[in-house]
Amino acid sequence: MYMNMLQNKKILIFGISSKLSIAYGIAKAMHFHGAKLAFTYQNEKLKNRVIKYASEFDSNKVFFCDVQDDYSLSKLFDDLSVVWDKFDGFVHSIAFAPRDQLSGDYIDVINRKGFEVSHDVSSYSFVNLAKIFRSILKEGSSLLTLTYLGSQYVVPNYNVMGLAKASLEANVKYMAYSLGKNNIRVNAISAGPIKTLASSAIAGFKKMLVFFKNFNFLKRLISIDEIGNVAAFLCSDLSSGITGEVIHVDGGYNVNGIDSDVFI
Ligand code: 0WD
Repeated sequence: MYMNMLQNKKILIFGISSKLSIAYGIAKAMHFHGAKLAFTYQNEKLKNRVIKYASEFDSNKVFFCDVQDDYSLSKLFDDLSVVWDKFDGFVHSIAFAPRDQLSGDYIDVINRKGFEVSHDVSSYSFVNLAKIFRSILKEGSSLLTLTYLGSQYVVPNYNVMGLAKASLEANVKYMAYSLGKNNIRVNAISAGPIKTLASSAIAGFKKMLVFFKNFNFLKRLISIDEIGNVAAFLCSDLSSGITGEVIHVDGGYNVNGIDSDVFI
């Protein structure tokens, strides 16, 4: 029974770009739990890689999608609705800010373009996908996004991405309100820091990992498989009462008030 938590669920996954991607860990867990998966890739460079990952998860459903490109979004809707007349949810594991925004003094480095693109790709795209797919999402569907504690607390160099994540978390609540009447749930996982292509764009990320490891209750890093398991739960009917929520998968980091080393 454990392995079939997502049996008969069709889920679309956005944001695999490598085997380190959180979306890869999510796909792995969802496949293990019996989901049928479809995937998107952001650009031609990633196409063959995503096709290969999809085949590992018994899927041949791979579509181009750049969330800033409206033509690609409407084509995605057309192509997906041919193979799936209805489906059970999607995972939005996408974020972007120009590299110059993710290093240095917040006020010095922020600019309008950086603000706009980070909010567009990292927050607006989530609700836009819900808007596009609402008509073919089944009752009981679950939508999921990935966020980070830099939305609530200041994290050096995270800068404008902290604002974009705060917007994304508010988006989760308003979307949950809007889609509740269709019995569609919307949640976020707030993940501890994990080394991926996106996170390595943040200046000083390696130091953040060391600090994280020492400051969380489990005294270790979090894996993409651990994020994947929670994602599978949140997209399954086992979590049918949970919506509008941000679930932390961070070893308790977000509730730790003082470093235990202080008492040694
Ligand atoms: O420490 C971390 N890695 C954490 C990540 C901690 C907490 C949260 N997160 C979040 C990220 O902010 C993001 O929302 O998890 C999500 C997934 O991030 P990831 O797995 O760390 O990063 P990565 O493997 O790089 O995937 C993000 C992908 C992009 O990959 P690249 O490598 O190009 O940055 O987002 C996709 C892209 O494939 N992406 C887009 N997809 C469609 N249209 C777009 C776009 N315009 N821009 C980026």
